[in-house]
Amino acid sequence: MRIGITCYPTYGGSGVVATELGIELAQRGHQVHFISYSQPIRLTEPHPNIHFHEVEVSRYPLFEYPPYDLALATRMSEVAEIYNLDLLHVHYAIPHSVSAFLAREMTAFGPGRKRHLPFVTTLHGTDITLVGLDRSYLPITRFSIEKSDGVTAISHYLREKTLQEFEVRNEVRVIPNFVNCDLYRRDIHAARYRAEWAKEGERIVTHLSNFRPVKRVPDVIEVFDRIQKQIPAKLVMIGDGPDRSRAEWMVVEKKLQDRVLFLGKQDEVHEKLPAADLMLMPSTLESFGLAALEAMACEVVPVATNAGGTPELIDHGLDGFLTEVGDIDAMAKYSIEILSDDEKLREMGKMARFKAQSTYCASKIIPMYEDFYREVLERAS
Ligand code: GMT
Repeated sequence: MRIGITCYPTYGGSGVVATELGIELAQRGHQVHFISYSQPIRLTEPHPNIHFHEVEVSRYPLFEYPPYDLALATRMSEVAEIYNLDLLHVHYAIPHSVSAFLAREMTAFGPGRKRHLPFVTTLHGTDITLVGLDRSYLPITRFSIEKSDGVTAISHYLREKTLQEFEVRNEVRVIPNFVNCDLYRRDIHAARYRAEWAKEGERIVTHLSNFRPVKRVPDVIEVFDRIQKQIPAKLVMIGDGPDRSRAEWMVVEKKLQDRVLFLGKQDEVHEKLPAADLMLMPSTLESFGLAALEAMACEVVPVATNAGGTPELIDHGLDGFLTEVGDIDAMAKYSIEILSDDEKLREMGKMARFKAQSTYCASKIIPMYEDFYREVLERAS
């Protein structure tokens, strides 16, 4: 198939999923065309089946708000015509599905070869739970979801939320997020960064996010403070965003500077995660929790919150822990318990890897997307 993929090319779960999907599809012989304002950050290796088309937005002085959505729609329809795309797959509803809708209309009624160019919209979470529920975005988000030729959601939670809050009438297929289990694994890189970050006998706790308020980064520092009072440990913070400086100040106030490392945004996350023993994910809400899945594939035990789609991923007490949002004491208690028991820690890490491998491996999930594309194409023909 010839597939056009659009996503936010920056750090963030939806862009990561879209990029990894494109890479996997290319490896399976499909032609993949990324269409976005810059090259997705996880697209590091060239591949003969992967092509990138940059969307240029003209900066005419009259445009206080340059119309990216329109430039994207134009580029989508051009790329579709020139490269004879079978379909478009957009990640994150706003504004990508609106642009895809316009591209489809242009392809059907514009000056070029007229045909139906189907588009699939994948919902990732904040496009529904936060942005879409802003009254100013709700009608157009609902419209573009309903106009999609196919809609997928990354968890059952998000599917239900979309059906309830948006009252959309079309089918929303759940295709969960995935991880490349060959890349994300413990044995390759664990020792290298472990030696760099911690002394012999110290545990490594990690957190990976975009440091937005929904991630509750201050909770990470509070929980780690309690952990390090009981167990020799280091905290490795991966990512960047609005709450980073607040977290850095908390570290100074608690005199934890020699225990906490802020790495900032990292490209090769799969090389760093395997060095950790435990991941803290105290988010108010995760529609899926991709960072936890990536950790689990590396045998890193997740301690997360019982919110959104995360309980679909983690079985409490078996392959990770779930607590109520904001229950710092419970998070610290579970963390201390598991970090104190070497055998249980390794056993739970193995269970986490087993879950990632048996349910969320790319090799299991990518065929679901391929089947869905075929269904959409069949319906559209
Ligand atoms: O969590 C964020 O702030 C980023 C957001 C995104 O769109 O990049 O993440 C969402 O999509 C991820 C990939 O599908 C999911 O793993 C995250 O759980 C989801 N975030 C939320 O629902 C808050």
